[in-house]
Amino acid sequence: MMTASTARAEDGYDLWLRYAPLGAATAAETRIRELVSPDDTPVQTATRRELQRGLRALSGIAPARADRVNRDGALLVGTPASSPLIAGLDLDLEGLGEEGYRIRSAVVGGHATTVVAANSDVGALYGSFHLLRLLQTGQPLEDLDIREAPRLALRVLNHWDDLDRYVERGYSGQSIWDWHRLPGWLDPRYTDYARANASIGINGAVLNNVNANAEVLTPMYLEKVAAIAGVLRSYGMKVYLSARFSAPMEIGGLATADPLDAGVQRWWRAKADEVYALIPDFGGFLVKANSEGQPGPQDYGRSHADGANMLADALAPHGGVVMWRAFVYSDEEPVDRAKQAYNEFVPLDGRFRDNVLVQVKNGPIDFQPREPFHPLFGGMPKTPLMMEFQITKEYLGFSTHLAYKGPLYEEVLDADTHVRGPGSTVARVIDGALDGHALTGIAGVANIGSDRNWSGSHFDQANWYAFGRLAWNPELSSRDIAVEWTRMTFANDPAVVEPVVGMMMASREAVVDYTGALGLHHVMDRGHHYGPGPWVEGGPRADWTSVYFHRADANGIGFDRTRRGSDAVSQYAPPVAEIFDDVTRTPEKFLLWFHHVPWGHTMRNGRSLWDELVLRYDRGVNAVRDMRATWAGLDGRIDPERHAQVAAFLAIQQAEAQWWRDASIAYFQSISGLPLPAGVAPQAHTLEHYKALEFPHAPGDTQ
Ligand code: BDP
Repeated sequence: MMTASTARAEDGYDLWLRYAPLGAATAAETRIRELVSPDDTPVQTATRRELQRGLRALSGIAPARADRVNRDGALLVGTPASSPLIAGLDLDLEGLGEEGYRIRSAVVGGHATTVVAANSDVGALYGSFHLLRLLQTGQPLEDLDIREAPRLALRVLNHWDDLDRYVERGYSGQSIWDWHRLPGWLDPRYTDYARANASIGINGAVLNNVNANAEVLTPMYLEKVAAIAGVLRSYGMKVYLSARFSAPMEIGGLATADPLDAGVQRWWRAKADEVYALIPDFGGFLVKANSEGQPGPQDYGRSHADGANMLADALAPHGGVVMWRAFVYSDEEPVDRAKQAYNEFVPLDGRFRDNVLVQVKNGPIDFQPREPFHPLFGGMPKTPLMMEFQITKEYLGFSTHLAYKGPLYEEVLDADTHVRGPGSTVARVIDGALDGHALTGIAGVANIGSDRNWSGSHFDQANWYAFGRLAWNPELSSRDIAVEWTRMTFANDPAVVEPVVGMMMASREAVVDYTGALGLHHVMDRGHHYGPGPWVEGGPRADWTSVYFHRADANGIGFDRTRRGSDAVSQYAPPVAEIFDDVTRTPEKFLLWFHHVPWGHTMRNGRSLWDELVLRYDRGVNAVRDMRATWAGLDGRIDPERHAQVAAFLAIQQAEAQWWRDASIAYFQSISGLPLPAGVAPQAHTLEHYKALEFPHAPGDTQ
């Protein structure tokens, strides 16, 4: 007879919460025989259900429920307030805050017990997920003494989801928010979404696109938002909304959205009151203003601070925050686009209200496969800065390319801004340690959609997972996270873990290599951003073209951002600026980001830049071929359904890596006029062939 679990196809729906049965031996050692956990609040109920579900599935036997510890192998969960037994243990819970927890092996009532204790229900929920993770990854449950608290306060997903369920830069189906059927129908997916987020400590979600539709703030939609909030609340998540700055005009009938206008201020205050009457724990607003055509305070001659503060004042009485995005570049300013956010925001440092965070993308351009860290990190010490990472892979091959972004996130978080001497890492800027901010946060542009496997591909689930784990602790290692994820998602078998983690850790660098290494950026095709387009030129503005960014000509290639060029280097602290300004000291991974160099420029390995660039394209394609071979070798060790899809996607990736490589070489060779290095195969088609390709229905494009 087929059991429920073997009958269920491994279609990826269960994410890293598969709770695949542990082997008999392991199960016996780690078996939890009894569960003592309170069940009086929604969060407590969610916690108990998750533990019952996980423990039963992992060990094959449901633990007995009890009010006190009766036997060895008990699990005791709660807070001093919710559990007299926990209160009686007198554990030191100081410093754990509202979301931290302890997991301890203890003797309770004479019995060997595992204790998950916290100051709040949500802390106990997070601790319970941690315990389940220990079991899932085959860790022993003996002598535990774990203390965890999140380093960042706001750990939120940003959904770029429109109200018609289209997802901007989304490659995994439609929006999971089924607005039309809300609030009457609460898709069970919302609960599973919240479970997955809580399991990695994500505590908030901005439900709608930063290119916002004001309608989400109308009573009809707020009721729907409240329904979603009701589901997420039981898992410690708050909802936030992207607010369109001109909403007072569009849905409020006002003649202006000027933030200094008393009527506009009143309108937003009333709107905030209305929102909080429906959703008492509403998180706040995310705003994209005066960027890429969005309305904003500058339309009225006001500053970003004026706009943010007006909204902050409306939210403050309710405890809400404003997350004001720094992804701005002016419509007219003819300076290097990489400099614009810094130029606009640094003068405003110290002028924002206490409940405003400025949300900064990881790099100064736009989520490229590799960028140096954004110079705003460290540049605005008086303002809490939130990190914005992209989880969806707009520039890293959509959902079909295997690209684990953990190393990208890690590279940025570990980058040293040097603003307060060595060790002033980006992680320490955003976690508030460097400048003493208590309000801290990180956002990830979600890759979640209606696809059965949530993220469009099985491996893209790892990017959601890694974002959450790094949001909890930005100093975790991306490799450790990959190991954890692989064990839970595929298997604990080292014959699976080692090769899969090897693939993951090499994957992002492969994308960098086959799309354009050595600091090249913004070389994708126009609009949809699918595939190569280093030839893109013309159109509405220069800084939406590739030629603006790579500046290749017969003599050389690269964007001169040194003091002799656009001087973007001077936005970094002096020790960093010195390095980026000096072509001999700039890390080669950023060479063409900061320098325009001749094609014959000698690289550190002695090759010419041209030869090295071409060889990097080949290296990228070869890395994908290696990933395919590794994956093929895992046939039989991974369930057939997931194995087949990953294999098919890797085949797509290999073909597309080759396309990127061939098209890019064809183009750059037409500029450099140089021969390919010895032994390198010529591209398959002419440059004209690649230029003529069109993809009118590529997913995720701006609508
Ligand atoms: C770019 C996307 C665009 C977004 C914009 C943003 O191409 O769709 O609206 O960033 O972050 O990455 O506002």
